[in-house]
Amino acid sequence: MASLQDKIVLITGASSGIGKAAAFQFAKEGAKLILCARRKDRLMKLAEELEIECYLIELDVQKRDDIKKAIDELPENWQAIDILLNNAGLGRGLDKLHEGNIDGWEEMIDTNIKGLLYMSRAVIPGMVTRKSGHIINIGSIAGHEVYPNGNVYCATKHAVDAITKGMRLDLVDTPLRVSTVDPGLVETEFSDIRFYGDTNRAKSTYQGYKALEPVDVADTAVWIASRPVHVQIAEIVILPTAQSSATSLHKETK
Ligand code: NDP
Ligand code: 8X3
Repeated sequence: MASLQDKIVLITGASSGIGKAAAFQFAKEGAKLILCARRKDRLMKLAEELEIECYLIELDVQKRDDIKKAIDELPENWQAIDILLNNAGLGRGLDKLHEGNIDGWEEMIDTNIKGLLYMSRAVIPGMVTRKSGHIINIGSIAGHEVYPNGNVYCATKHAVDAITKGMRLDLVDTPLRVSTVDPGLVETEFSDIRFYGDTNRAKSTYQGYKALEPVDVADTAVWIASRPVHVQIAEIVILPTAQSSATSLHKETK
């Protein structure tokens, strides 16, 4: 196992769910964290809980100029980012395509695809110059399969899969590594956001079986990052035991 001690890890979407769990798990390995999200209050609380050196960035990944500025203006001791965890993302709605909410589509495309691209475009050049770095994208089982009513969300995660593969091709002549972790159902705030605050519907997503916990995905990202530098984990699909594909979930009924 390669040490993550003092490695600088930038995590997008660190204010909740998988990103927050990743902050804890990378911190346990001695990493230094750059934590990004729109909800700065949550980041501040997280940094207090972590009790380690953190640099906080209040950032909307849909805003490319803000991303470039934030990365360009990093203090000198935070500039040499070792690991970029592109995690920020969301689903909006679960509707037939012809009945879909177009604003929700825009938000998913602007966050899950364009946000990941803007962040990568801002961070990877420094990694290439330093000849060192690891990009870990959070994709989804929805990037491998399309499920009914998942249309645009699935399209964004298929795009993440394509971008991950494109990055790996384009960086093959460098020492950089590119990986993706593609989870099935993880119990986070994801469904609250997807269903616009309909908490009952959100809760029912995770009832009748044991969903993945954010820490399960975070641990996978830490494991990927801590392989020896000659080992590049391309992708890991991680599912709850009760789930066998995007469309096959075994729920206990009472
Ligand atoms: P959460 O809703 O718990 O967390 C989402 C995170 O993304 C939050 O920290 C949020 O921060 C951040 N985020 C959303 N939009 C933006 C934005 N415009 N700019 C900056 N940050 C943003 O969900 P998860 O932890 O589940 O989701 C994390 C990733 O995992 C996503 O990419 C999701 O698609 C993926 N995923 C989730 C699965 C699941 O079942 N939960 C399964 C497979 C993949 P803030 O609102 O403070 O900006
Ligand atoms: C989020 C999990 O199955 O709702 O990527 O697409 S799922």
